[in-house]
Amino acid sequence: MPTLDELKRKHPEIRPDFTIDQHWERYSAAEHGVWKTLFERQSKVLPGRACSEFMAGLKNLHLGPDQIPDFERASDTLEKLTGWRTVAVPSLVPDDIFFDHLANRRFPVGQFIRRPDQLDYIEEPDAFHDFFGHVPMLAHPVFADYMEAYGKGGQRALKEFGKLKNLARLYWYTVEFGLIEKPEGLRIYGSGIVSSRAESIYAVESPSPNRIHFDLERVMRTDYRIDDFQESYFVISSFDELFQETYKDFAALYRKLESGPNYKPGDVLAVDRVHTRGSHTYVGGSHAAV
Ligand code: HBI
Ligand code: FE
Repeated sequence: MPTLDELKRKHPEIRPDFTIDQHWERYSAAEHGVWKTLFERQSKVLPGRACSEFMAGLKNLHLGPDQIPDFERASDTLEKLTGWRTVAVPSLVPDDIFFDHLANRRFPVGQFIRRPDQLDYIEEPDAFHDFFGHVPMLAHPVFADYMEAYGKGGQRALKEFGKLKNLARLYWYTVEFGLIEKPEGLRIYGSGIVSSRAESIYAVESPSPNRIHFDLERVMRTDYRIDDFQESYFVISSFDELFQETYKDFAALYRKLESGPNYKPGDVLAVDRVHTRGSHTYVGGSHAAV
C-alpha cells in the first residue's frame, strides 16, 4: 500500500483522504478503448447471469461503452438515487480511509484504467472494476444502505484488534463475489464477478464451485483466495436479507469469533445449505467440517 508521500509524486494534488482529481480530459483514446472493450464484453455475458438490480443500475446511471465515465457527472445522477458519490483515488487506500469514505457514502474509484494486455485480470482495482463493477449496485437503495453500514462496521472493527480479517471476508463474499437466488436461478451481484468475463460464466454455471447459502458467522470464518476463481460462493435470498443479517451488534459475534474454527475456501460443512443450479438441498447435521 503506497503512502501519501509516495503517491504525491504522481498525484501532487492528492488530499489526506487519498482522493485525487480524475482529470477526465487526460484519458487517451486508447484508455477509453480499453473501457469500451471491457464494457462490450460484459454486456454480452451479463444478461441472464447478473441480477436485475445490477442491470438496472447500469441503465439508471446511463453507463455506456463509449467512454470512461466522468466521475463527478455520474455522481450527480447517483446522488439523486441513493445519496452516494464516487471519489477518484490512485488505487487501494488504507483500510481506515476506505471505511471512512464508505461510512460517508463516498465510494473510492480507481482513477487509472488497466492496459490492453491486462484485460482479463488486474491486481489493483481500476476504473473498470470499481465503476462498472461496484457503482451500479450503489444505485440500489438497500444495497446502498448495506455499504454505508459496512463502512461503519469497518470503523468499529479497526478498534477491535484482529477483527478486520472477519470483516474483510464479509466484504469479499458479498460485495465482491456474492450471488443472489432468484426464481429464475442464481444471479450475480458481486463486483469481482460482474467485472470479469470468465468468472461471470464460471460463478453461475460451472459445476465445480460450492454455492452455499449466506450465513454471517460462516462467512466470517471462511478464508478466501485473491488469485483465482472462488472455490465457494455465498448466496443470499434478497438484499434485505443481507442488510438484516449484518445490521446486528457485531460485538457478541466478535466474541464468538475469538474461538472456534476458520474454514478453508473449499470447505463444505454438513450444516451448510448448499445451492445447486436452480434449487437448493438442505443438508442437516452437526457443525463439523467434512
Ligand atoms: N481501497 N480503493 C480501495 N478499494 C477497495 O476495495 C479497498 C481499499 N482498501 C481496503 C479494502 N478494499 C479492503 O481491505 C476491504 O476489504 C476492507
Ligand atoms: Fe472491488
